[in-house]
Amino acid sequence: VSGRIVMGLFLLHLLAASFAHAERWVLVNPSVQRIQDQKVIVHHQLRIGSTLFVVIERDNVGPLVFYPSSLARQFGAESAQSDFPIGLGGRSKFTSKDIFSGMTSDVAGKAWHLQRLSYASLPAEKAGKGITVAVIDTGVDYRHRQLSTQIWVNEAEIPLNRIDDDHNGFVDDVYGYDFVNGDPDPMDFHSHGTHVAGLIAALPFGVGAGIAPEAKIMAVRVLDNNLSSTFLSDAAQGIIYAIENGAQVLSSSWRVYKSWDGYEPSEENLLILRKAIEYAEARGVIYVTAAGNEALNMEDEENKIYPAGFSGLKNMVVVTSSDRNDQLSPFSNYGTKTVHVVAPGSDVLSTVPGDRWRQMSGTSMAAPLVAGILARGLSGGCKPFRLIDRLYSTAQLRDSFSDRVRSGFINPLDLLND
Ligand SMILES: [Ca+2]
Ligand SMILES: [Ca+2]
Repeated sequence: VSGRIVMGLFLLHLLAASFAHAERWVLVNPSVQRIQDQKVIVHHQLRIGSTLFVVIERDNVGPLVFYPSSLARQFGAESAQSDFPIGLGGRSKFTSKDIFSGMTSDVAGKAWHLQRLSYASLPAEKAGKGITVAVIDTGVDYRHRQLSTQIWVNEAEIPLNRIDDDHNGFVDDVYGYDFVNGDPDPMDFHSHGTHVAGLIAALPFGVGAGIAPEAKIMAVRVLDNNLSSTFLSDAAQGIIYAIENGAQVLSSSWRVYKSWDGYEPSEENLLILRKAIEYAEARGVIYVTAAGNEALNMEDEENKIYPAGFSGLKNMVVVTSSDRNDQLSPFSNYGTKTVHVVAPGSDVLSTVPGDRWRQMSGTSMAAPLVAGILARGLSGGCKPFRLIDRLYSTAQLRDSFSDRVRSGFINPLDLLND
């Protein structure tokens, strides 16, 4: 199946989804009493700092309520926001049908990104040891031979006994959690999340390797495998889960889409996401996100996508993609304020489910490489905000994208050899 057909199917899914799915609403600081009085079934709720978000199904409030302001009044809430769908950034796709089961002679150059990032010369004592990176994505194939030893394990949780042994609010969450299905199994049935995980921490195999092979991967599933029915409030739960359970870096390669009713979210519609990333910021947790794959200038207000479009979050690193000729990938979103750094993202080799390796393209691939390099920096003892500053100050601006991004192409050798 070609990438174009996959993308077409994906769009069809989205169109179908806008009619087929019961809409959910996010109530901001509602009156709990009114929710009880009106016998509304709460899908889930999430407290972030002093803000309580309560998620309800549209069916609960009847077909006559269309306006968020009237819904907010009905429940005594500060506001009511549509729970937006989330998905992959545009054209993220497989670019190759090559499936590697081992080192063969025709794979030279397939892992070009490792050469470009000076992988073999990076300091061995800063390989990510002791650092957990949460992959907030389609799940992770935690049985993959090059990942099974690399997965974060919640040691305080006894698997499969239906008891929340560590009292963190999640039953049997051993490798992470699946916020799509609300169960503790974050297995990947898509490939995207496993590819992202491998870019960060896959054990070296043949020509492939993760950029931070001693980091651990926490698997936080927030995207469905048909990428059509996942909600922003689930992703916010995933972000909070990752922070509360010890992840120091969050890798996020997805974006918010239009609402089910077709309107574009603004920054204020996305309070739950903003608050979740601010919560990370307050705890010194780094949030790395993909710039998106629409080839658009993000400085134009109408082109903004989120989370990449949020401003003023000093823990958020927005990454766009380059190819093996050191040009911006043709799909890369850009922006001299919004997009911070460039990393390899075209035809990069990583793990996919079933013990395989494959090349994929997208800013989705560039972001986890930066997450992995930052994990290496943290493992060397650098503090998160200083590390982010150094990521920007060591990056190299090249002519081909000098007017496209804020700092430049990441330079892990200089960053890690301070
Ligand atoms: Ca637990
Ligand atoms: Ca248990």
